[in-house]
Amino acid sequence: MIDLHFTSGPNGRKVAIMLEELGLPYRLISYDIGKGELLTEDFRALNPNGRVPVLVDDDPIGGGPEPMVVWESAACLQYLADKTGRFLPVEPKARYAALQWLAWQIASLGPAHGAAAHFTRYAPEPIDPYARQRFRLEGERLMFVANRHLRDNEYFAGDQYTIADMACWPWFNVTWNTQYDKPRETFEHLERWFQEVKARPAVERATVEPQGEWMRRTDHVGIPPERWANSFGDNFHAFHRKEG
Ligand SMILES: N[C@@H](CCC(=O)N[C@@H](CS)C(=O)NCC(=O)O)C(=O)O
Repeated sequence: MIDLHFTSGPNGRKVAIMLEELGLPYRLISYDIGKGELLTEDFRALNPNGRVPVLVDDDPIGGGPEPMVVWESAACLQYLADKTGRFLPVEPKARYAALQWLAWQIASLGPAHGAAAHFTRYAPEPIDPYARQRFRLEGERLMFVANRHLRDNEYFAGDQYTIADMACWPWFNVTWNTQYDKPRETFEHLERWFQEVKARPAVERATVEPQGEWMRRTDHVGIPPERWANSFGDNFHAFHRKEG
């Protein structure tokens, strides 16, 4: 059995999609970040970086009695691809196409869209226009990059659906109708791909559990102070500064 330590945010969702695509049995262990549920020594023992997702496999690659613990969503996706031989092509050109778009998601799309969403929705005070503009424009630039690529390719890695699509889709699902200047119709190839992936039964099953209300908002949310302290503020930083 695989345990997936999870929240309904986009990073956990990627791994849920992969598990659904593979039809592997798994158990979702959900956390409420705003209640400080990740700020525990038990959770930090699983992931020193203190974030979800984390995957725990009691039937690990390579065998042995100890479960395999994997954190960082891209590593979780690669682990499951290695375990099953699926959704990460072996042929070098397609393989590195998938891995480079997976890296693009982790290094560029996630941080830029995450920061754009942060400054638009969650910043407690009137938003710093520079920060908001910086990440909004970068987020939008990445959508132009993806749109051009998907004009010429069915999926991110070419003609095969791979872990790169599973990594990117949940981000577009939560962010692209929010803080950007250009209307969604601007990105017609991205939209074609988005709808195609959305219609996959595994993706539908992995998104049954709704996003938190705050993730669907397009405007400033005003998170209650205690939840903000646990997610971004004093409680969060005090925990991460502790020796443990
Ligand atoms: N690069 C990491 C990002 C993980 C991440 O930021 N997870 C968020 C939820 S989507 C989280 O755990 N936030 C809680 C916190 O930072 O305390 C990955 O892809 O796994």
